[in-house]
This record gives sequence, C-alpha cells and structure tokens, in this order.
Amino acid sequence: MGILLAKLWNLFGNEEHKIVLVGLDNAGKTTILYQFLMNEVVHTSPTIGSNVEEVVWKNIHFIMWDLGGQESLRAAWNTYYTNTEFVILVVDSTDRERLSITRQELHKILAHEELHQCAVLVLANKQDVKGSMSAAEISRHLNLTSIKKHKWQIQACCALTGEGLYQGLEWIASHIRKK
Ligand code: G3D
Ligand code: MG
Repeated sequence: MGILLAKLWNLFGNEEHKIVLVGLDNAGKTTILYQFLMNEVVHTSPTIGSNVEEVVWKNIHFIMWDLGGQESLRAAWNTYYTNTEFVILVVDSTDRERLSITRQELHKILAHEELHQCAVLVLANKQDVKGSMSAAEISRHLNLTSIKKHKWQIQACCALTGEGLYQGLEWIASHIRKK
C-alpha cells in the first residue's frame, strides 16, 4: 500500500529531484538556471555562494542548485551533495585554457562518496560563439569515456537562446522515468 501511494504521489509529480549545477566561474551556470526557470536571459553577476530554484518540467519537479564556480568557492561544492541525483557540469566551450581544471574538478566530483549513484550531464555551453569547441572535442579532453561508474551524457547548448538545454533535461527525465 505504501509503495502504491508513493508511486501515485510520484505520478502526480510531487517528487522532487535534486540537481547541482557545477562548473568554473563564467561557464554559464546561472544563465542556464534562469533559462530553465523563466525561458529568458537574465543579467547575471558572479555567484557568491549559490542560487537555488524549483524548476517544473513535464510534471517533474527539479530542485536546482547553482553553485559559485570561483576557485575559492569550489571547495564548498561538496557541502551541497547530499541527496543529489544529477550533476550538471557546465563547460564554457570557448575556454580552452581552463578545460584541464574542469577535468580535474569533474573527476573529483565523481569520486565523492555522496555522488556515487548520481548521473552526470555535461553541457557544452556557448556554442553560439565562433570557434568554440565541439561537444566531441570537450568529451575527449574531459576523458568522459573513462567514466564507468556513473551514467553520463554530453550535450551542446547555448544558454542565451536555450538551444540544447531541453535535450539535456530530457536525458535527465528519461532516467527518472526508468526508476
Ligand atoms: P556562471 O554562473 O557559470 O559564473 P554566468 O556564468 O551565467 O554568470 O555567465 C557568465 C557570462 O557568460 C555572462 O556574460 C553570460 O551572459 C555569458 N553566457 C552564458 N551562456 C552563454 C552562451 O551560451 N553564449 C554566450 N555567448 N554567452 C553566454 P556577461 O557578459 O554578463 O559576463
Ligand atoms: Mg553564477
């Protein structure tokens, strides 16, 4: 009976799914959060600490935490990991210089015990900028194929127009439906 009720509860979209948005400063995390929330571009300033919003999409409730990405703030990312189901790693596809730092941060995240069951969506953001790296190039640099213990996906996107963002969210939603 309890399980049936829980299923019905979920069917009506009352279950919340926690997502953390990580990535270096300036990657586009806050822009993405507000694009999901309001389908519009908001003017952002560097995030100190975090922003949190509830995003409802296709009757699925997501609690999205957008974490500040500056070096001094990255050390605190792990304080947000409890009960996280999905990590969205946002990459600035124009930032070739710092991609190796992103790779280190990603592999640190995946090694964290509280995230051992989470799935990872990598968003290759800023695809509108000429000369930006493709999703395949970023995938290679981040060594995504070496990830065996987590489900992962990479999606090219542009936070300014919203292009690609919902394909990414659909991948996340498909995991929730499978559960
Ligand atoms: P962060 O939260 O990861 O630190 P922000 O990043 O969301 O604050 O975005 C940092 C800057 O990148 C912002 O520009 C924002 O408009 C820009 N940006 C985000 N996504 C895209 C994108 O897809 N394409 C382009 N061209 N720019 C993007 P400003 O100028 O406000 O600093
Ligand atoms: Mg921010």
